[in-house]
Amino acid sequence: MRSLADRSVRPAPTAAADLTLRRGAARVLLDNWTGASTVPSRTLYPHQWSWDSAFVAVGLRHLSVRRAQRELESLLAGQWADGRIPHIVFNPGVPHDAYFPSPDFWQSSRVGRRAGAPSAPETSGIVQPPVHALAAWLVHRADPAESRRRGFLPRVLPRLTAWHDYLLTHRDLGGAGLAAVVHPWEPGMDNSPCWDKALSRVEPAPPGTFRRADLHHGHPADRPTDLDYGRYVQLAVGYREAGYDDRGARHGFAVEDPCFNALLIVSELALAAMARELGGTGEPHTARAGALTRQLVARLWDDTAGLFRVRDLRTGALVAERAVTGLVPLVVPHLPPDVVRRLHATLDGPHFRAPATRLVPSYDLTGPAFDAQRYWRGPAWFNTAWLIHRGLRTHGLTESAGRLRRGFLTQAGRSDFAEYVDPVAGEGRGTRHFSWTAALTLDLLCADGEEAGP
Ligand code: 9WN
Repeated sequence: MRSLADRSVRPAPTAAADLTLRRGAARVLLDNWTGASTVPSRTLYPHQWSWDSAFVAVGLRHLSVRRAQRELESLLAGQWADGRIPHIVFNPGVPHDAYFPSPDFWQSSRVGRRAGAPSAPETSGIVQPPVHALAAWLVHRADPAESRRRGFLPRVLPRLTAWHDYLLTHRDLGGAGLAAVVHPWEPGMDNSPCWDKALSRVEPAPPGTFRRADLHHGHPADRPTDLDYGRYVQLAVGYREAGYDDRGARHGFAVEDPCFNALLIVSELALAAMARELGGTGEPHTARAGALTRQLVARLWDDTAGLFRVRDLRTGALVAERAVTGLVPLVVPHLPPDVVRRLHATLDGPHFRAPATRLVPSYDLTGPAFDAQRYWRGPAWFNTAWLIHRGLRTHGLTESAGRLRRGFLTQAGRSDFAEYVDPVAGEGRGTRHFSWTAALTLDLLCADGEEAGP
């Protein structure tokens, strides 16, 4: 294994194609940098998004460790006193009609005050997957001396611990120790067929009561339908009306998501590593990761299908759909060996094997709701590929990891850093110059010798 000092001075990749790709990826991140953080896309997503910023920091650390730290700390400036990290931190300089729902919809500083929303900046009231502690740990390791000099870990560790505490208390809606999500935007895979059944119970907000901004920049065939959008809006209105208080809210939608909880586990292990680095034992975090791993397997593993499923907490049942969220838990280090073996086989089986792109579709290629273009209903995304690549490496499945890496880099370059790609035809979809696609490209190019575990 290379030392961190070696890595930070490692020469840029030598192959000409890699060098071009690296330059292109760096360009995207520079263009999307606002001065304190990075927008996912200048057009479609003009604010700071939570899990996007974590992925961006993972890539930025190869360009500027200080900027990567800043990215995460800008996000943490929007953290609420109850510990939640909101899914959007709004840029006050961006006009309200540039993105919907805008700050005047969420009203965080007013309606969220009792739940601990800051008076500034304005934020959304929901959350996204907890990949931040993993990102912070990777940023630290990119240059530990600089991190120590700037006191990075002592500043972020308490905040990230509070974030996980929020998820493990306020969001343990199933009572078994896993974190639940209460809106389809929270697991980050907004339009996945996994939510269809639970969403169908939600009465949509009437079409005239909101105005979508995403269709100004995104193609309607790539984006959610108006009916689904109406339901997203209705759920957010209900949460807002409950003051974003999880105990008071009667959630119309509540599910346990495998990817969300897998990232919580990996991030707990990252907190343990940070605590050890600061002289502690990290024991409480290691214990939490262990308990979460046991519950993830006990509650969400489907041995017949060979992947993890979503659990709908309103019905108590596992959701029948097969989706990439059920494969991302490969990133968890201490899974039972048989679960790892089965996940690996599922990845290479008829439901997810897309030989033309070598990427992982977001939804079962043979499933009834498969749509190669519409986001999260089939297209392959680069963040899930990066996580699965990390999982394959963690479990020593280096050949498969290498194939996925090559597919990732080819598609990222060919699609001009698209938001997602058609997994069969390989055509880029969604917006281009998408930040996490660029950031994770940089990471795959620059951190290839790094060990996988936190
Ligand atoms: C809603 C920013 C975000 C990602 C999500 C992705 C998409 C937003 C939207 O864009 O969601 O949060 O308006 O569609 O689904 O994962 O974080 O890139």
